[in-house]
Amino acid sequence: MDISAEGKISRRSVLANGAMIAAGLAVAPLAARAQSKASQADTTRAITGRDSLKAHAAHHGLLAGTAVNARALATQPEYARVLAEQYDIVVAENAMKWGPLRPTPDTFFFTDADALMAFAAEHKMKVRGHNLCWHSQLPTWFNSTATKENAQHLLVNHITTVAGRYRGKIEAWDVVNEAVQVSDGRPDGLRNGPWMKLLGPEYIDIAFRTARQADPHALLTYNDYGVENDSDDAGKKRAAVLALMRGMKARKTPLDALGIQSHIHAGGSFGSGIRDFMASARDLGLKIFLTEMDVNSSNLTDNDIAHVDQAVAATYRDYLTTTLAEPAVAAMLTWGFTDRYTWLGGGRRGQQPSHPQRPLPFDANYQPTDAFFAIRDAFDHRQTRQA
Ligand code: 9MR
Repeated sequence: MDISAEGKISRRSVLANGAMIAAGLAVAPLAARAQSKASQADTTRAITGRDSLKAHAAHHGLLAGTAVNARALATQPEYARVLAEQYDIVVAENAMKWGPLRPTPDTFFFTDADALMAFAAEHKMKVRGHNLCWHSQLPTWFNSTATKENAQHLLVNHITTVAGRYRGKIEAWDVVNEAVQVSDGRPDGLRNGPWMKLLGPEYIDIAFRTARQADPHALLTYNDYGVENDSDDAGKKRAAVLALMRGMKARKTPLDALGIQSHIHAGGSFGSGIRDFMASARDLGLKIFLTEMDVNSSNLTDNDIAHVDQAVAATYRDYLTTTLAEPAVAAMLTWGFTDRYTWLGGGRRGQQPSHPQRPLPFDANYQPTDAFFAIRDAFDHRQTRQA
């Protein structure tokens, strides 16, 4: 990015930045990188080998993971190094979604997804698949091509092809993502998205049954957000997700796991709502994955980086202390690991455009932040409640 003597960002750099964002690379502004040097990054404590996140997680029966940005993996050696050093489970942030995988109705683009699978195999990492059916990030041709008549064939063919290609190599598939949206007003709480409009609520069972056939080894997962905190809205969403999962179990739809995305906000409160929700999922025989954790600090008005990092870390600690106490939790993944590449990159803290968010365990220079140590401590102090 170009910054003029007056500190203004040039149009050319804004366009270049836009192109990189369009390519899936969120770019931390220079200001962020400069600031992070003066931040609380702790370079004195050992963080590799037996001090890594994955080593500490393993002591407590957990996998430690992250979403992976395909372009960063392909082009940034430092990114790949930290990834291999810290994590034992990965998920493609975008590369296995319909949009990137399906340039046309008749073709598949597997290059980025295959590259992640190869990296994971080389480093003996497990892989989560994300995702096989979602209302969002559908290819541009979808709206004009999908009809009530061909939708089931499209869905089944996609899942058979994609889950079949990686059969036996995926720990867990997010088969259906974000199917609940209480505010859409349906009595069952299900989202009135494209698949619902085309196929009715049966699309969920169709997706899971097809996934089981395509890859009998993968844990088939329902994944959603907005169920974490103590708000009324989260409570309603938890109830709708549970009703969905109970219905699936009653119909013998193959469902093995619940994914709780865990995109949370600094200072949120996480109590009996999420605890009881997880216990109910366990009662259904499900494993639980924390699938996409990060801590959004847009609500903080304090611009002191040390304070922001402490608040973000405190929220990681608080949330993980509550959720990791649930014995069904098998893995904790963050949605990216470096603030250099985060979907919250365009977001801001407070009202300050020059203060980007710091939601992840490594800053934009790959230095561990307070969040790294909060996560590692939460692994260390995991004490599971009685199952
Ligand atoms: O981080 C992802 C971002 O790069 C994409 O533009 C966006 C739209 O597809 O999806 C983001 O990831 C989402 C994930 O797939 C599902 N849960 C919410 C995540 C953050 O929006």
